[in-house]
Amino acid sequence: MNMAAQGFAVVQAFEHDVLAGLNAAQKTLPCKYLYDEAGSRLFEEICALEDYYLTRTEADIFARKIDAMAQALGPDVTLIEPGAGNCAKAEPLLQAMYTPAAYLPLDISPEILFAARQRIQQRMPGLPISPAVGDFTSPAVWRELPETAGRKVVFFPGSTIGNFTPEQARSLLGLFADQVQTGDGLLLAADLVKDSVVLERAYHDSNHVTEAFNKNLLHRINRELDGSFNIDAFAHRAFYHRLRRRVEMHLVSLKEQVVEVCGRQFHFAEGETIHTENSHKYTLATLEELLHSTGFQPQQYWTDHQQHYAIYYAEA
Ligand code: AVI
Repeated sequence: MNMAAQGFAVVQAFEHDVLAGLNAAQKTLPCKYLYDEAGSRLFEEICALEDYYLTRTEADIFARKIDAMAQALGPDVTLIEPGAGNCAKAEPLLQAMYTPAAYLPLDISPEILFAARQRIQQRMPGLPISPAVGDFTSPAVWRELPETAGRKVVFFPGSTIGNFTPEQARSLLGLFADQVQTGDGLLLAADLVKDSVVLERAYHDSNHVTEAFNKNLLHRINRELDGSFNIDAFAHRAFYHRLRRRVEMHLVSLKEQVVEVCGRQFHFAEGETIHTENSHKYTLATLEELLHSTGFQPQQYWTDHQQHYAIYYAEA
């Protein structure tokens, strides 16, 4: 598919998903649409917030344990990273690894991916890097990756696994398992269950950046799908659902109102919400269960001193 056709297909999928989501009994919008250009910038701001402990906790574990991780992964490994973005997490890992064989990053954004390849290539000139552009949840993009000899390790940091429901997480790790052979690896990061005050502060930060990130989805619908959302008539809500072990993000209608999108009308009762994101939290036991259920045997894990966050190395 050429670039123009690809762009058209992306807009069509967005329109389809938004209309279907707003028609559902519990209005919902897929969280992947939070990341347009403005949303990605806001997410970067979130990662630097004091209240959002996830990024710095993960960075701290990597900084302290990168050599142990490189040793667990072993020599001559091809590192595959779904959702690699600017590849900033893979770079220090590749540098710590013993003679990495190749790096295969996958991402939806070609600009960020190709800029990252150039940067890493300059610093590690001997390393073969083959990026693939597309949605890593679709098997099609994995077929674009070149065949490589030797062991492979799938690298999935950032606790992105939390944005999938447990069923979706199982099928995603199942897709990863389909790409590897017995003895190949998976390095997976996940946010852990903890005090609900800490969790809720991370998603309802005092700088209101997460609020702007959530509401940016309405701006995007207004701009790209001819929407009529009055942003001020919606509030950001994020809460920890103890039973489902997840933080849910919603946009709450502050009054009864009708909103138009693509020429269709959607009625909102006062207090009705659009569910925009789930961020599932794991225990070490539920994470190990997830790994086992998809054919990966946990080998080793690293965590912070408060056990807020964990990075697992598992083998198929
Ligand atoms: C990308 N993902 C792991 C973030 C999370 O914590 O679930 C997305 C996010 N949503 C609000 N704040 C951050």
